[in-house]
Amino acid sequence: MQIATTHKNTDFDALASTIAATVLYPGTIPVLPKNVNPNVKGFLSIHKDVFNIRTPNEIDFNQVDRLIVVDVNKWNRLDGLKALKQKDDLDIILWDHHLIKGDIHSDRQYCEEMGANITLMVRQLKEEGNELTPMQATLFLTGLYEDTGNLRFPSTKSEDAYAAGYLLERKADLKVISSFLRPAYGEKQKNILFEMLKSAERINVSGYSISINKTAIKGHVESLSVVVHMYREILDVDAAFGIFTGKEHKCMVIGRSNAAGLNVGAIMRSIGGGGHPAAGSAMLKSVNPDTLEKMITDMIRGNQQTSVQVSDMMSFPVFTVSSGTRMKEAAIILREKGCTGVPVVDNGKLTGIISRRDFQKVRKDSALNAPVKAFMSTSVTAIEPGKSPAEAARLMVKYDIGRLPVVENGRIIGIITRSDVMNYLYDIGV
Ligand SMILES: [Mn+2]
Repeated sequence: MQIATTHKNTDFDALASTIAATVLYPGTIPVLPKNVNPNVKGFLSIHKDVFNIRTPNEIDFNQVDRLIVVDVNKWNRLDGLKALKQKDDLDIILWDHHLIKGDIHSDRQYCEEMGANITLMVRQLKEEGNELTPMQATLFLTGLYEDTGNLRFPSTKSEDAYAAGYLLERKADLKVISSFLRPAYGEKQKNILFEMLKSAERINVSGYSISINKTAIKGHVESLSVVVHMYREILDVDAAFGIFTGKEHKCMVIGRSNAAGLNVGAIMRSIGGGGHPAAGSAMLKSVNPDTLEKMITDMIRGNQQTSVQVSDMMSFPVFTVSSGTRMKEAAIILREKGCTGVPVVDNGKLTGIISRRDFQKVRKDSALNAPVKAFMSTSVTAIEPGKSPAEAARLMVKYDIGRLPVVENGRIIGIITRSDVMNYLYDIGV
């Protein structure tokens, strides 16, 4: 049995991509997470049977031998499929348009940076000459428009526009699309927008006009992203952020950017959320909204010094090895210290890093007698002690690494880990 699935809080791009997988790989069963976005829910309430969609608990995982993952590349963003992660003989096919790499690995992956994931799949459908029904074309174009903001987000590629043209040729229905993409903007949303505008301020950060707004909300309010979107348009700033505080110090942050150089998705990822360059969000528990506001401006500022520095939160002294240390000794050190990597230092200078990942390159047992030098990575991303924790987070996100050596004048004086940065974010001022 083969199944196709996608990320939690399924949006139209994710739904469209899942259905596209059933066309590309005949016989595939579409499996959707229990939580889908409100407008997708509305669409499914009418179209569910047409697409024969199942939930994870309706699937006998013993029967599954092929998993097609679309619009996501991380296991923890899938729903109820943990059992499959352990399966050795599972054939995985990955379709993803996110630039940041995840932990779902596959021999067959179709990953390219694109405005919408469905664009990648439409290109393949077109090449293979698959017939599309008008309903499929409509769903696919809905996903494409949603993820590219009607082809207007800066992340949009020319390929997205070609795919949109192809789907219109296949009779995608624009009336249906606009009725499902129409944002839920009602009384509650109007009240929040009005509150936000009363306290609106514009600031200049590194040449960008920014507005960060902190608003308390009662209970669950849907479609806050629509509110932030309108707030940004009314203020006509490069980027707007809404920090919505609820019960028990819960914070919802939503960002919208209209400037190509200001990547909201990257900022949100560094505080545990996600998104695209133009749009992103994060949900945080027990965090001080003022700290969050400062974090966001620090992230936009990038390299500037802040009151809290990397040196305030790094660990030291650092356990190191030399490039002449044998691999087997390094393995013991990693195991005993319980860390994933250790810096390689020669004559006081940082020359590389040896991590668990590097041990995968060891093919023969005899290679364990070789020096660390033969296997270590020499391109090491390091940080200076005076930089901000936000900058450390930014580097960790950018290079997908969990630890940064702290280096002053070429000498390693400490190490900062992802959890150090997260501790700072969550604990301060609460
Ligand atoms: Mn997508």
